[in-house]
Order: sequence, then C-alpha cells, then structure tokens
Amino acid sequence: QSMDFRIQHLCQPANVVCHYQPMLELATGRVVGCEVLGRLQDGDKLIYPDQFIPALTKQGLSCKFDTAVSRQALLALSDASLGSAQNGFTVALNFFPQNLKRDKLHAHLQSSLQHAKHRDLHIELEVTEYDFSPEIVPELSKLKADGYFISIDDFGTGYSNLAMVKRVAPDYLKIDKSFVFEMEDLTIRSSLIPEIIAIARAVGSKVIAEGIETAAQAEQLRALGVEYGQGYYFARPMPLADFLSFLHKSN
Ligand code: G
Ligand code: G
Ligand code: MN
Ligand code: NA
Repeated sequence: QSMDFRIQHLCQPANVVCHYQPMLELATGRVVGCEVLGRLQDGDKLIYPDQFIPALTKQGLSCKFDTAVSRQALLALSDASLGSAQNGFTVALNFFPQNLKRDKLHAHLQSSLQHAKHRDLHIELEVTEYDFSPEIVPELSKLKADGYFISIDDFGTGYSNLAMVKRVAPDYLKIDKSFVFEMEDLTIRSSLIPEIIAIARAVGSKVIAEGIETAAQAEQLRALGVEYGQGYYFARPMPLADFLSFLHKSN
C-alpha cells in the first residue's frame, strides 16, 4: 500500500523530529522534565504518530524509529542549557514494548546514553499499560536496576495485573488523559482517579497526570496529591528551541 511505502521511505533519522512536552511539579509549578514525542517530517509538513504508527510497526520499523527519537532527544538535551532544572532533569521516552529490552537498548543507544549520564539526565522509559505483559516484567526490572526510571503510561485503560505492577514497582504511574478530561463532569466520588492514586501508593509509585487542560484540573489533581502534570494548560509538545525558552521562563 502507498502509505506503507511512504512511511518506509520517511522513517530515517534525518526525517525524525522530536517535540518536547514539559512535565511540571504541581505543587511548585517548576518544570522538572519533559516527554519526548516523535514526528516525521514529510516535505514541509509533519506527520503525527496516529498516522504512521500502524505502518511503522507493520513494516518492522519500530526499533529504527524509537532509536532515532531517543538518540536525537538525548543528544539535544545533553547539549542544551537546562538552567536550574539541570540536576536530575527527567527525559521521558516512549517505547514499543519489543524495544524495551536492556541489551537491545544499550546496543542502540550507547553513545547517547553516555552523554545523558554525563549530564545527569534521568531517563524515564514509558510503556503503556496496554503493552504491560508478563514477558516485559523481567526486562523492566533489569532496566530499573540499571538506574532507568520506569513509568506505566495511559494507566487505567489497560488490563494490567496488579501483582505484576507491584513486582516492577514502577517509579511513575501516568494517569491517562481520559480520566482527567472527565474530571470536571464528575464528582470526585465517581472518578477513578483516587483509586489510581491509591494503587500508586500501594506499589510505591509517584503519579503523573497527563492531559491537564484547565487550571481547575491542575488544582484538583494537586489537592488529591498527584505529584506531576503535563497538558495543554501548561504547554503543548513543541520543538526544542520553544521548549527551552518555556523552561527558562518558568523556572
Ligand atoms: O503527541 P502525540 O499525538 O504525538 O503522541 C501520540 C502517541 O504516539 C502517544 O501514545 C505516544 O506514546 C506515541 N509516541 C510518540 N512518540 C513516540 C516514540 O518515539 N516512540 C513510540 N514508541 N511511541 C511514540
Ligand atoms: O499516549 P501518550 O501519553 O504517550 O501520548 C501523549 C499524547 O497526548 C500526545 O499525543 C500528546 O500530544 C497528547 N497530549 C498531551 N497533552 C494533552 C492535553 O492536554 N490534551 C490533549 N487532548 N492531548 C494532550
Ligand atoms: Mn507517553
Ligand atoms: Na499516555
């Protein structure tokens, strides 16, 4: 099919564009890290994951893509001036589950990992709850022992087994944005967010809420004890230069 062919042609490191979305500490408003989101440059326009991920995975290009995004982001952030956020700045990278193998990760990212380590960047590896399966647990445990932070993304939408979640003891659970969107229409009693927070506490994880679009949501989440947040209310995912000026203005 022509879309598949187009993606195969475009999926080269030179066409990969990283956008960075700030992650804030809700209690202080400080930017403490960012999530890296990959796009593909197609002539003068960008194409977004929804449009290329199916073709990418179908054609076995998922590793090529994850590697190109991670390398570009780690090298760029290792070189950037992060101001007062530089100590322990957290870089969250999304990975397809098949690429979250420790040996594979080290083989593909070695020099960028060296740079990141040198700059004291904390690397957070995101796996969606949907992809959280028994086979991945031992790999996540190894990665955690190596010093990576692990987060379960889109939490609340998948089918994870809590015993498995507890075994990994992820550093972060990321509350899926659908729960944040519906928050204002619901009373807190009917929202699942307090239960998600309780699970996080039980397994020793901190909580990141994504999809925060209003001040009211940010405040409600902060009051519930959610530590970190991301969303359009603070900033959209954006190119590196814009992200760095946002960071310097905020902190
Ligand atoms: O910002 P946005 O529309 O682009 O992201 C849509 C989805 O694409 C998200 O679920 C995100 O996890 C996924 N995604 C974005 N960048 C990457 C990447 O570099 N690797 C992987 N595996 N998924 C990504
Ligand atoms: O699935 P994952 O959480 O990795 O991807 C995050 C996705 O959410 C990206 O597509 C990103 O652009 C999007 N996103 C980030 N903040 C917001 C927000 O406040 N509102 C909405 N609608 N989408 C958001
Ligand atoms: Mn994510
Ligand atoms: Na998510």
